[in-house]
Amino acid sequence: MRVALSVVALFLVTALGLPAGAVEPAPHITDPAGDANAINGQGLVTGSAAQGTSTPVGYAPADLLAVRYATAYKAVPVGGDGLTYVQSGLEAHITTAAPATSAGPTLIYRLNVEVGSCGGFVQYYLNGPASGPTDGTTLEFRQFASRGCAADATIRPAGWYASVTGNTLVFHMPLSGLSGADRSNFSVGRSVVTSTAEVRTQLAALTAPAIDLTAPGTTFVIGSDRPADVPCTVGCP
Ligand SMILES: [Ca+2]
Repeated sequence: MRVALSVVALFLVTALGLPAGAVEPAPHITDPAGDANAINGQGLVTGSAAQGTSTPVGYAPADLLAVRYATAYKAVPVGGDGLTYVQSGLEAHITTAAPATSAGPTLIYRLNVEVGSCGGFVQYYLNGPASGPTDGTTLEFRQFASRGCAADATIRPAGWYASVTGNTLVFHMPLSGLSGADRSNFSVGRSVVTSTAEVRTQLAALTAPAIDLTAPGTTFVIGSDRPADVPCTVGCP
């Protein structure tokens, strides 16, 4: 009976054109909805409400719900019908309660994260109508020597950008813009360990308190989600 069900399932997957195992991967961080309110123990004030406390007032575009990392790949043809997958970068998919946008000052979407042997802030500056002229607009990695990086530095690699599709904000971090230790840290086999995901606002130099802030995430190993190669049977090298 078990065999028969497996055959039926395989038939359905094939007939519907669904890739086997095409289930949305589990996020590496989840966070309650309704707590993008700059309280909840996530700001400057101690003794405030517990983390995750929802209130009637919140800003849904800054309300973090989940973060999921993924390895970016390019499919390289092999022979007439085969494919192999080569890493092209790292992505972070950040789910918010409403599409990421700002009706006021700049919002900073920040991952406080160790990537390989270097820790710091991978962060995106989303400008709004009240953004100051010195506010950023970029996806950058602010690195700290105290967390294993070569030096205190902020890198803005060529080709890095953020995109918003519905309620998902994606950080695109291609390897092509990286070199040396940075490239090694973002390569297959290195771990991504997130302390917190945060949304802050920027009013001049003031970036606190956080509007929303998550608990630590689970570890993602770059390349652990690599698709299986498609075997080559025609014209193989
Ligand atoms: Ca939240």
